Amino acid sequence: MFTILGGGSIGSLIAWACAKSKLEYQLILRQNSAKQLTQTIKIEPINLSKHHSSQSGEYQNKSQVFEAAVYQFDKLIQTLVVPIKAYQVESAIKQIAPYLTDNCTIILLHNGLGTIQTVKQYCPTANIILATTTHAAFQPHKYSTIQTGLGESFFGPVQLTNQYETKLLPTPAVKALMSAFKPACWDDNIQVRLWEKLAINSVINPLTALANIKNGTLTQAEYLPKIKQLVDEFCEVSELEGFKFEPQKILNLILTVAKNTANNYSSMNQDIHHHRLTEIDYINGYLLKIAAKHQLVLPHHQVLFDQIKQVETN
Ligand code: KPL
Repeated sequence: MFTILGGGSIGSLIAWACAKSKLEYQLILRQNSAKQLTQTIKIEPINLSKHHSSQSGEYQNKSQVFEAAVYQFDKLIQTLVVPIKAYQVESAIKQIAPYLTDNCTIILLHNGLGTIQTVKQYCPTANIILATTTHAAFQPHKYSTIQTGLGESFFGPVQLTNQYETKLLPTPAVKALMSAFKPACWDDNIQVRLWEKLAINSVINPLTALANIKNGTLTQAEYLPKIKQLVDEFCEVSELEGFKFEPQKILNLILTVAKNTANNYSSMNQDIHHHRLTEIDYINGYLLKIAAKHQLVLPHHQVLFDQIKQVETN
């Protein structure tokens, strides 16, 4: 049984993947004072087969509606999937911790870094799995999700492995989830992927949020000097944490993602637009915290952090 926290866009895609693969799953809803037993979920999954009557090559989304069981805080939870914003993790885990088995698996799937210690504090014996996805989706309404880009997902252990260590293998539950939520792979060095994703989010998210532009606009030449400064600072701090990246490789990665998601508004852009809290503390804020630990300053990331904090509170 997979217990999925929240009915956000990625959580809904995972619930839909479980439903299609006939895996048992349930949702934890934030407010369930009415003791609701099920929740109707609407999904418009991306459909990559061309609509037969269309010569234009446009992709057609066909919406799917399904009923998801809602967790009643009665039985113990063995596998918890946490596809919520990083800043929501602490209060959610604190509330759910008494219902988790001692050897439960917790799958963390969010932008940014910095929640592992928090989860360990409340669930010291849990097996924590880190995950990242490039699926793009948004919710025009609560419990209604439109998938705008077919991505891929990676799952892996918290510990880094090296060539002398035995590889850490996914549990059968994680394997089942990966085959339902296709395409998904296990990656022993998931932390490297998470740092790469951090690089992408630390540049694309605040820049697009502050200038109120789509991701693709960042590929214009005028943004290049700013992006390069941010990348250099990123590489400096990541190396101090044991993750050495070539600045050119990170720059190419960021520009490729900006190009591939050209028509999307980043999650931080959407958060600012809807007057929601952003994940800045776990993205640029995380980089600044790590830099401070090493007596390093990151002036360009600091400016973005301060500017986002400023608009967040307005
Ligand atoms: O992860 C993203 C986000 O918006 O949070 C990117 C990759 C930048 C896509 O928009």
